[in-house]
Order: sequence, then structure tokens, then C-alpha cells
Amino acid sequence: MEITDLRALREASEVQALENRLGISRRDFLGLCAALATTMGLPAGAEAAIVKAVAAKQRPSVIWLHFQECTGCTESLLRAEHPTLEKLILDIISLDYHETLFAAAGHQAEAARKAAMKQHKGQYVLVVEGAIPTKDGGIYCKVGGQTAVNMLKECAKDAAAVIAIGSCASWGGMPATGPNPTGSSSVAEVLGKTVVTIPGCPPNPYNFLATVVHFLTFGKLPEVDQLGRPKFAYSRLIHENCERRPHFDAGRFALEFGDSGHRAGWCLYKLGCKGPETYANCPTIGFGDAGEGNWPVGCGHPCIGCTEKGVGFTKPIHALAELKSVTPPLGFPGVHESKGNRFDFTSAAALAAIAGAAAAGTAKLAQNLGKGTPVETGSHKDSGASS
Ligand code: FSX
Ligand code: SF4
Ligand code: F3S
Repeated sequence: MEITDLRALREASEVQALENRLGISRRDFLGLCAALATTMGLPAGAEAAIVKAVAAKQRPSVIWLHFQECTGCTESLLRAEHPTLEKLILDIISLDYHETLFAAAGHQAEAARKAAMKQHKGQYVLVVEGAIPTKDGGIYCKVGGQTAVNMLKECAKDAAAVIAIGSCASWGGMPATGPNPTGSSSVAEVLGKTVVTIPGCPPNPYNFLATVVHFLTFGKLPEVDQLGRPKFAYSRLIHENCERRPHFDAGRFALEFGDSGHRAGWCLYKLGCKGPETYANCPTIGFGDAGEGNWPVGCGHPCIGCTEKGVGFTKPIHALAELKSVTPPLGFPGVHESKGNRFDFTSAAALAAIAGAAAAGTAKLAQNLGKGTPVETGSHKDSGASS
């Protein structure tokens, strides 16, 4: 397909085929691609490239390893309540080895992993879930008689890209909590190089989806921060976008679980909320398909900093967070807007606010995928109206 116009793309045969493949309307699919492009901060026109890459079905081979963890990362990605997201992820990748989802077992499973590695040498994406125990020769986690350390090194050698999913793989997470008796380490520590990390316990599935779509579309992983986290998802403090932020600014705090402040939705800082020192897009993108405000703080629990090394599973839950920034929330207009410099108006904050809104839109859209009434879908297809 050489078409770049979204309206024309919708009529392309590859996109029409998606309706059957994914069981969602073309309109929903194109909307999701546009929202994903905005979420990733990509320039105008990138959504067409995403549509084409996904529709072309060039599914990268993915080998998914499980080590020390609870399988929450996989559960959050493939939970049954959201079949469309699961379908989309499984459609855009070829999951050639995944211990939880594999029907094969024992030698058969190992043979499948080796075959995929050989067939897609230098081209497959390695996704690692869980930390890697390094103490005593790595004997505390073995799969098929092989230590996690050896298996990781063997699989990473010929991978085109390595993604550490979840906090355990990203920086040790829960298994590395002191005194860390098994010497749990991150993927980057074991491989001795920076890899893309998508921390969170569990991480947000949309962040994984966006990262994979970026790889699929552009042949490379998205831009990351110094900890390997995609900047589109982890460049803002939770505190900057939290819906309880006006209460923080006004000094209205819940002091005990269930007190009047807690019931009124006041700020959870004094209950140990780590939003002021944790970088993630949880408040803008939300979790699951349970509706607005579905993220830890939105549900009334302080953020424990699960995406942040040195905070989650390290600092006591009740300890006060370090206030890393006291900037106003992104949705607020600047207090002092200087004039005469065009870059002031399109400040990073303003752009991020737009991206944040789009991210929320992505979540909403993804939540609603496949839920449109037949009348809406049908009339759209018939009318050929613009999406
Ligand atoms: Fe569990 Fe994944 Fe937490 Fe770890 O997520 S949800 S313990 S980050 O590796 O399975
Ligand atoms: Fe929200 Fe926590 Fe910040 Fe309060 S401290 S505004 S609850 S992120
Ligand atoms: Fe984790 Fe805090 Fe988000 S606990 S899921 S980083 S709100």
C-alpha cells in the first residue's frame, strides 16, 4: 500500500481484511492507530505508517521468557475481560515461545524455542518477564535444566531487540527486595547492556503494545530514557497528572484510610503516595476496561512507585515521597507565559498535555474496541464517512 490518507487507507483491502482478522471495525482500528501515534509523540502522518505496518501482517517472531515473577505481566496483557487487546497483540506478533501460553511442554517446548531462534536468527524480539537469580551459579531458577542466566544469554545473543517487561525484569522488582537472597538481577545487569524496559508491577499493556507497534512500523524500538524506559510513557511524574493534584496544592490530605478526606477523594501524599517521585503515565492512560479513574490512586490507594527503581518494593509504603517537582499539572495553563518566542507556546508541558489527553483517548478507545453497536459500525461502513 502506498496510500497515506487515512480515509483512503480505510478502503484498502488489507485494512478491510482486518475486520475479519481482529473482529473490530476499520474505524476503530484506524482510530487506535492514530491515538497510538499521538501517544508515542510521533509526527503527523505516522498513523498511516502504523496502519500499513499492522495491516501488512509482517509479524515479528517473539520469544518470551519467564523467570522470577508472578506472571502478572502476561495476565495483564492477555486478561480475558479484554479480548480485543489480546487479539491485537497476538495478531501483530508471532509468539513462537511463551511458557505460560504454550500448549507444548518439556522437550517439545524447548525444541520450538530453538527452532524459532534458528529460523529467525538476528530478527526475533526477545521479551523477558521476571528477574534473574545470579547467586550460587544461578541455581534458583531453572527451565528445562538450564539456569535463567544461561537461557537469557543464549536467547539474547541473536535477538534483534530485547524488551524487559515488568519491574522484575527491568530492575529486579519484588524478587530483588532486600535482603535479596537469590541475587535477583535485571536483564540489563545480566546482559551488561541497556535494554528497553517497560516497568510496572504489572506494566500497562498499552505501553507494551505501543512499543511493539513502534518496532513493527519503524524497525526499531522507541526512544528511551537513561533507564531504558520509553520516553513516551515514562517522562512525566505521576504527580503531574494526578486527578487529586488540586487537593495536594490546596493542602487537603487523607490522613487515614477511610477518614473523611479519604472518602472525599483528597490527596494521598500523607498516606505514603509515591506519585511525586515516580515516573509513569498511569493517570493519563489508566488500566483495564473498568472505566474512568481505574489506576491505583484513582481507586483510593497510594501509588507505591512500582515503576521506579529505588522506590517500589524498596521504600516503606507509608514513607513520605520525595517531592521531585512542584510544577503545576500539565492541564494547567502556564502562570507566566512569555511572549515573542514561538517555542514558548508549544512548550513541552503543553505538548505533553495534548499527548496525555490522547493517551487517555487511546485507553478509552481501546476499552471500547469491538463494543460499538452494529448500527454504528454498519452505517459508518456504508456512508464512507471520515474517521
Ligand atoms: Fe508479576 Fe511480571 Fe510484577 Fe514482576 O509483572 S506483576 S511480579 S513486575 O514480572 O509478573
Ligand atoms: Fe496524586 Fe499522590 Fe500526588 Fe497526591 S501525592 S496528587 S495522590 S500523585
Ligand atoms: Fe504502579 Fe504507582 Fe502506577 S503503584 S501502577 S506506578 S500508580
